[in-house]
Amino acid sequence: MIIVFVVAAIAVIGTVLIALVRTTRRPRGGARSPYTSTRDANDPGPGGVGTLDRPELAEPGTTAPPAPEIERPAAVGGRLVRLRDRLSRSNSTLGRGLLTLLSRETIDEGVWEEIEETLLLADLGTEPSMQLVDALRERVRVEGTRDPERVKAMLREELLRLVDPTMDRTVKTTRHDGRPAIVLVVGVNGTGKTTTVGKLARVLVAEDKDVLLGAADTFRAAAADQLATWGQRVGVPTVRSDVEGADPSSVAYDAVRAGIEVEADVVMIDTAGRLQNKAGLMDELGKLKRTIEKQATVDEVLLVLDATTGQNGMTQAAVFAQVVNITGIVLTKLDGTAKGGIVVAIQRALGVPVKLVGLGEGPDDLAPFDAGDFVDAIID
Ligand SMILES: Nc1nc2c(ncn2[C@@H]2O[C@H](COP(=O)(O)OP(=O)(O)O)[C@@H](O)[C@H]2O)c(=O)[nH]1
Ligand SMILES: [Mg+2]
Repeated sequence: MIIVFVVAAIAVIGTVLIALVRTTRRPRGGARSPYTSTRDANDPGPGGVGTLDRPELAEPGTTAPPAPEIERPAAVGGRLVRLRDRLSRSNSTLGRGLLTLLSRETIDEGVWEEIEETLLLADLGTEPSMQLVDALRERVRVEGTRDPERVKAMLREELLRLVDPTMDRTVKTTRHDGRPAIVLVVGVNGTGKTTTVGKLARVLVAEDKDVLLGAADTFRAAAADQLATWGQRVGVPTVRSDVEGADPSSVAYDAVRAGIEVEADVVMIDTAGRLQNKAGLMDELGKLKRTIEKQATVDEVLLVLDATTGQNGMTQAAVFAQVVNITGIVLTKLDGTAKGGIVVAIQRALGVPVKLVGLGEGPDDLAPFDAGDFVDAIID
């Protein structure tokens, strides 16, 4: 009888201990945490390439590197003020130029031409620049006003109209139909894709979402390392291949599969962008998307463009738009240029909103794009 009791007691204590261990491996998000995968870290998956970069799952006895301290990124709200300031600094030349011109004693033909020139220099594009000048000119004539404050208000309204505050700029990162949201990030090399995925992962972690990254830029091993490092800093797993030149589609497939298994909220797939081989890129991206769609829907295709590249960026955008259905634009390096007008030009060309802007190399230098803030940054 006593023996039966002891056995029963041990069984109960054992169960409680196991439960405790399980709970401590879920730092947040309960059952939806990516830390509670049942998948073997060494399982290569159907594509035979994807491995999960999760130091906490290293086998006992092996010398895994010490787990890096996980950062807890600040909530988005707090950093926006700082970024707004940076945006207005980079666009101040444009704004000041326009206001100086508009506050002239007489606004003659020459002044209107100069205004158009200024807008063109900011990469606003020919048609929008002409449209803005025509609209402003007409209003100044009709109202017969010279009041700088009034003219400034009109300029603000016309700019805002061009930037279009009605566009839906939310990034789709919510689980649906029992599956994670899938975000595919595309763009030419060097535009800031990997950095953007890393920064966005931080934002999502700050919002308490379970994120999983897929390193489908398999061209260089360093690319996957770069992504995994971003992930490690905020405790987000990265599915990657250890084979250089592995099939990007296989990695994407494995990442999505892992995301489904661990019930992640979002899977973000970083890709390569070797535009020199346009046909190859098209094939690769098309295949990648179709592969993902065997298991889930691609909810967001973000095209990353470097704001400093101007017209070149527009050409790149056109190429990508032929291959994938772009749902949003991330405009990076806005901190280093006064060519913010590219926002308008690119939205017009693609019919797709700018959703995020990169304003520096720091981990928190990514902001949601807000039309009103953007225009204020130009003219305030
Ligand atoms: N100044 C600035 N640099 C950026 C921004 N975004 C990315 N970069 C830098 O651009 C370089 C290329 O970025 P990376 O993410 O590797 O580009 P990828 O090849 O498209 O993945 C890196 O040195 C980044 O730090 C940004 O918003 N502002
Ligand atoms: Mg990259």
